[in-house]
Amino acid sequence: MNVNQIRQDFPILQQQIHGKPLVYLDNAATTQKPQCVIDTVRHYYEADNANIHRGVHTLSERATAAYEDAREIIRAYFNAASTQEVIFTRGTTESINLVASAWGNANVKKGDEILITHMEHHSNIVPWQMLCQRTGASLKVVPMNDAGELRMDLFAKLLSERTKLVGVVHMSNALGTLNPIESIIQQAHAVGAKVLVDGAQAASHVAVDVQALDVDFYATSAHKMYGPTGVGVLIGKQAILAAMPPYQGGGDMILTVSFDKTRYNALPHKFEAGTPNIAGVIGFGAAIKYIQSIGLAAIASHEKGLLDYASVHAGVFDGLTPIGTAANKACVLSFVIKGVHPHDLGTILDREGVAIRAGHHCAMPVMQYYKVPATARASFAMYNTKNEIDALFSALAKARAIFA
Ligand code: C6P
Repeated sequence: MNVNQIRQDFPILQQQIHGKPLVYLDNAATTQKPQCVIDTVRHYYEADNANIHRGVHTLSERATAAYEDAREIIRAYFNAASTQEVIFTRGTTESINLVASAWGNANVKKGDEILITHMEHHSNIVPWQMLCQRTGASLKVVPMNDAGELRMDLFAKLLSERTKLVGVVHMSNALGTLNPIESIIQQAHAVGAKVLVDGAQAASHVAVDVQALDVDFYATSAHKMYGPTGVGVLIGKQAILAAMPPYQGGGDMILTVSFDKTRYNALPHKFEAGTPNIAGVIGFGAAIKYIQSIGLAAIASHEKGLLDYASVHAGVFDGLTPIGTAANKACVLSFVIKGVHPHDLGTILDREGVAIRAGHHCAMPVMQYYKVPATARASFAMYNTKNEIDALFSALAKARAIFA
């Protein structure tokens, strides 16, 4: 993998911030976009823009074909059994809300349990809390240990025939932990529970085969996979999706409408009410093709090299405490530095051209576990280099000196 060549594909990386080369280490928040994705979106608006599934004219046919081609690209990437299982949404958040509303309202009742984990993003907590409030079900939480790993012994104890759904993050955005989702899915299925995996962070770093995993629902966002914002996907098993009521009503999700009765459209359209983010979906397809052109295995091995290198630096940096030291983790270095608030770190690093995220990362229970208000987080992508990690640590040394 030629990182210098890959960097040339990302126009945004070629700039300076405060007179220093941009070092973009906020990839868990959103990744940058390669020229081919930008060009694809631009070409759609310049040459093919039309509404889909409706028009008989050439532009509408072209737009529909490009939109449905993207669905097939995404189906193949996740090895879903059919394009009927690939529902486009606004992103991971909407995908999870879709399941919590449409599946949850139909299948969860008082006395049932939803089991999530201590390291979930708010997107995989709040929709389940809302479902529990509506139905009288209860929310149970799998604890984690100090390394930021799930307590699988306690997971097994918390699972029961009352568990209707297990919601688990594939890769934690706050800690980097990669969770043993294969084993979680097997154990959950053994008690008859469905499993929703939040793949917002994982899907651009590790291969995901939804059939091999036998996962019921897998949710992710295009913008963390080198694609546009405002678009994502929910992959669900066909039989489960077919039995679910719609999430939203409107155009495209119907076959016929009268004031007496509406007949719903077939999958996947039943869950795509209204004009979707057509340009975004087409750009998402281009982003997946770009990842495939580099190769996920090569990307993962490069990123592992970056994480190992950064972890060695972190281990010898005076005053730095890493947050999240799981044996199996990827791409995220979350930490606090004694005497420096993470937000101050973020601001000082920006003056050095280094972009990181500081905050609770929409994972407040993780912050509560470690008794910190926030962490600083550097997160890596395929275009990052060891030189950039050196730049991160020299900027951190400056920040530490200012506050000493
Ligand atoms: N995490 C971060 O900086 P959306 O916003 O719907 O694309 O993704 C939500 C989401 C869900 N689950 C996980 C594990 C995530 O990391 C995110 C988004 C960003 O960590 C923004 S808070």
